Amino acid sequence: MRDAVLAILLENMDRYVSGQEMSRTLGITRAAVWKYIKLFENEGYLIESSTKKGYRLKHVPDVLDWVVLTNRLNTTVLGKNMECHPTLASTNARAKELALGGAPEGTVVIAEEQSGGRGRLGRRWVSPPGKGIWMSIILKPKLPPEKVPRVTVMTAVALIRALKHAAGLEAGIKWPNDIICNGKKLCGILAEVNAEPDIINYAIVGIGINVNLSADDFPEEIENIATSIKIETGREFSRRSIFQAVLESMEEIYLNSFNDENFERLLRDYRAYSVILGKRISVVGSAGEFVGKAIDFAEDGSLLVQSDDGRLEKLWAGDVSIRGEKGYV
Ligand code: BT5
Repeated sequence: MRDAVLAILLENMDRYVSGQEMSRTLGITRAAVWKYIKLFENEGYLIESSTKKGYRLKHVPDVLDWVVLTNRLNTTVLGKNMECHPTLASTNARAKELALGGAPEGTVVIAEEQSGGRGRLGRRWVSPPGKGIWMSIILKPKLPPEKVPRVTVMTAVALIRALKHAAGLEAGIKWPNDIICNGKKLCGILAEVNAEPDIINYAIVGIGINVNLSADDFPEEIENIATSIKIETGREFSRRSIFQAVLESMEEIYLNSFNDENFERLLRDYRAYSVILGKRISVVGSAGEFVGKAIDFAEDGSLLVQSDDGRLEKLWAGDVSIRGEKGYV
């Protein structure tokens, strides 16, 4: 019932809704409506009350509540099923449990805070409470497993578009999964897949976006390589607006240009947003380190690098890390 009352207020944001109308629609007493209004005020919602006109929602706090996140969300698949948690070890781990239990495609798991947020190759993802978007999306692409790097390509392009649309930020992609702004990391993507030899059962797309983090929210070891939307723009954003822009731009690509026919076009955008193409980079893998020039991205998601001794190397995201020759990018 709480969610139903909140949904009516959100639908009528900035307009009065009468207590009587709400009580009639929901089949509860006007006193019960009033109790919910008080509850929302305690949670940080700003609601004007008028004995004649009823209630008017004026401000929504920056909370990860599914009613708020899905209100006016313009998608048909992504986010139609959602779990919001105050804290989780990792949203990817929770999404995996849900996927194994048969959760539908498009299910989103989001948390205010992660105690064990993960990056690639066993690395840690810093996920403090209340300021970021730490989420995972379950996808069931009808693709053979070798095409799974496409999921990261799609997500990276979607993030670039969403950041531009919702925050006016010009960001770039550092292969395979970093979103970069002014040489620092703004978002990370962690795609994990469960597949049979010829079909993907599900893919979990983990996305971390530093929205309202300040410089001192980052631990020392990453303070020189990490940034946030707030640091880059000088202002705070509602996580809801960023969340919705990301889901909408991801769904647009997923439904329209994810197939073989259109993938080359998507890859063209990925290349255009790349911050490493044509640049000298340092590649670190289990076989050691070498320096070379980033030449191109292939359809299979690999990166082609011409090493200084002339060899053409094909790199896979799961095996190596790269950085700029002189710094992070
Ligand atoms: C990534 O790994 O960039 C993937 C990050 C994915 C995080 C999301 S959050 C929701 C979902 N649930 C999870 O458990 N994970 C996903 P990688 O390329 O390995 O980069 C990790 C490196 O980024 C670390 O070693 C740090 O250097 C740096 N880093 C860690 N936390 C960061 C942060 N909040 N902002 C920027 N850089 C960070």
